[in-house]
Amino acid sequence: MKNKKKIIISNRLPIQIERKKDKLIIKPSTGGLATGLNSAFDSSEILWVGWPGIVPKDDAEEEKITELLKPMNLLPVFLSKEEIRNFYEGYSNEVLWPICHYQPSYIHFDREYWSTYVAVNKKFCETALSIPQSPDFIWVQDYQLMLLPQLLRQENKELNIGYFHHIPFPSEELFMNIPQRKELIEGLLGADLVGFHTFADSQNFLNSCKKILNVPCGHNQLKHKDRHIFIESFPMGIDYDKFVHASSLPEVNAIATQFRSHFPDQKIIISVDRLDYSKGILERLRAFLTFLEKYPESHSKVVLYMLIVPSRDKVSQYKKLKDEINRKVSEINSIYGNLSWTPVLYFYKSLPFEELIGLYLASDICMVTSTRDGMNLVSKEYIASNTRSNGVLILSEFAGASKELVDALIVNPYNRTETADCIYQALIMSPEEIHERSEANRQIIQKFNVQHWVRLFISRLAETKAIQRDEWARRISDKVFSSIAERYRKSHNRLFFLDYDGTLVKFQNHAQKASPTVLLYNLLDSIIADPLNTLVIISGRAQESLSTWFDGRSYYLVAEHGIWSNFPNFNWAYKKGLALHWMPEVKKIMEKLADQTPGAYIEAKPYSLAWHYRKVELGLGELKAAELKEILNPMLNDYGLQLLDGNAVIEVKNTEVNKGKAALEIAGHIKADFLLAIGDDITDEDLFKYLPQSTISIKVGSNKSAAKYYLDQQEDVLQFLNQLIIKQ
Ligand code: GDG
Repeated sequence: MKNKKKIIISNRLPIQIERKKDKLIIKPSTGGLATGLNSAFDSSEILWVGWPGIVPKDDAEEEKITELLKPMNLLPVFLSKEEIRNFYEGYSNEVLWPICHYQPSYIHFDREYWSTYVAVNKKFCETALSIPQSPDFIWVQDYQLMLLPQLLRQENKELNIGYFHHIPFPSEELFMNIPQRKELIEGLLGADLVGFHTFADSQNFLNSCKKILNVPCGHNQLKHKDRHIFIESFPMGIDYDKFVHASSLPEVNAIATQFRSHFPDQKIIISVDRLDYSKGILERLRAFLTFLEKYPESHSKVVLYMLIVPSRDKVSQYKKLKDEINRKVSEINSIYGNLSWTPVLYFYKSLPFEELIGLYLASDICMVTSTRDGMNLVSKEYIASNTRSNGVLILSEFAGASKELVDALIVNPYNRTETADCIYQALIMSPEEIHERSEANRQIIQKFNVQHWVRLFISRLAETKAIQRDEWARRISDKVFSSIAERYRKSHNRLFFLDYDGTLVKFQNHAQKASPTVLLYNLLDSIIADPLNTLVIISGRAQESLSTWFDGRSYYLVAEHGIWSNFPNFNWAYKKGLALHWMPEVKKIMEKLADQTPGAYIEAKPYSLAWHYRKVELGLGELKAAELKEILNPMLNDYGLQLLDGNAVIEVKNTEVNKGKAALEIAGHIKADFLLAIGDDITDEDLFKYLPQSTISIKVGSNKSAAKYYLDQQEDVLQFLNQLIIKQ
């Protein structure tokens, strides 16, 4: 297994194994993922880890299977019948599948399910890590293996891990119902890049992270256990060329012609799904019934041909669904069918690939009515196969594909009348319109094919790793600390600029509660105990707060981002000539929004106004802050104001003041040979930018910053300062 550097881990290996009279027959099954991977990499570089789909009779057979799979670069994870029952059928398909498909009432939970899910994920982890070499990357696939990224990470911090979720990710309200929600989220956050089919799914996941872990999140990333993890959408495509090629084959066209000949006077509506409640099969039948009721002129002129691939028949919900489908089909056919016309033809089987393409090619309409679907590849395959672009796609708005194939007839499958009308619209659509819509969809499917999908995901994974490395390089490691300490030791005139909230003290829900602790006073006093040191506390706070806490000590203080300062003689003075006429109007706007937002409050400082939303419900605060910014933005230029988008605060003040200008003025007088600036907020960026290049600038938190270095959290600042002054 040498040189196998790109590891794919999925629940199932891309093969079918059959046992025929003690002989094992292995057939490769090239799904989209395998095709995409083979086009992006040399196949000998890829190693696939997964369940081979068979329970070996004994150890000897297990060994035999392992040996047979080795030349195919496949590494099997063997599961017992009980593990398959509890891990796959149980936790994966009776808990995660229904919750991710918005069907919480279908959840069935047994005690053994979770412990087996954990144990099997561990089994996959052990197998993947049994490979002696460290891989380029490990790409984990799908919801059966949600714990695996974190398990792999625990074993090796350096790994480059991607995860792709092939099914929808539910809204956080729903996801919160899972008892093991925290473990699952943390499991996925072992990855460096977590991918979903749609933007909405990625946002749902981020919202769950925010709620469950209480961490701040960006639009596409969050920080967890020292790593920035990217959460993005990568809509999966199909092997476009394969479908186009297949539809040009004479044997496929012969199948299509023969299939058509069974319905000389009818238009054919095709549907292809695995048996699953998420595919909206019953909803489709109900809509078709409504269509027949509403449009009697279509009787005998259309057939619905449903191909349903057997799936998960051991799960009780699926058995029930099959019975219901049978009943519904019989009902429709008995009401409307006659000797020469059966409205619904229903087949519970799987067809060879060529036959499937033949069906796609022969059908006038393809109907996809999923009530939830991660992507739905059938919709893309139908368009790709119909190279003459003469087929209509009816596509559920709840399938991920509907976000890309916007030129399909998009329906809400729960709305029977709307869906019935859509069927009618498809039947009477002009060939020109059919062609136009189909071509527009084809362009998307052709470009965003599965090869593109694999390349995009893998290159983004590499980028993610590069961003993380960059970030780690800026972090104050032991080595970086030693060099700072060395500079400190050798210097003779040192100037410290320290921000207050979020830097010297933790954020508090109410600003007035964040008073200095005895420990902090001691630390600051020790800094200035050295006659070579000058200390400036530079804050956005009102002068009164800083005055109450620090007057009488030999620290210089800068308040309201530079409006007030006690430099150079410890007497407070404010920047003269600042205009204040804007204040009543801005205050009124802020008050209006605070009245609409429980928890929001205004801090009115003599020369600036701050709208705080730290205590507002998560999400609502950000929304209202955005609204406030939108209202204030057009006024800023006219009044000569700036808006600072801080940590749960929006602050408005005069453009003439900022921390950078204030600090530079002080630095100009002190002429220090050791300049240190530490801050956590957006307003500290001015500090980092204005001070000279030689300044040791440190950001608290690793978000994008002009600072040279960063420390992870507020507590680290105190430790850093303590060490710096004690080390002398
Ligand atoms: C999951 C997500 C997401 C079906 N019948 C036959 C046959 N098929 C093939 C189709 C298609 C595949 O099965 C079904 O793919 P879907 O995407 O439609 O649905 P799921 O199986 O539920 O897949 C889904 C997908 O993962 C990928 O991320 O899109 O949302 O639920 O390729 O062609 N193939 C053959 N004979 C059949 O009778 N040969």
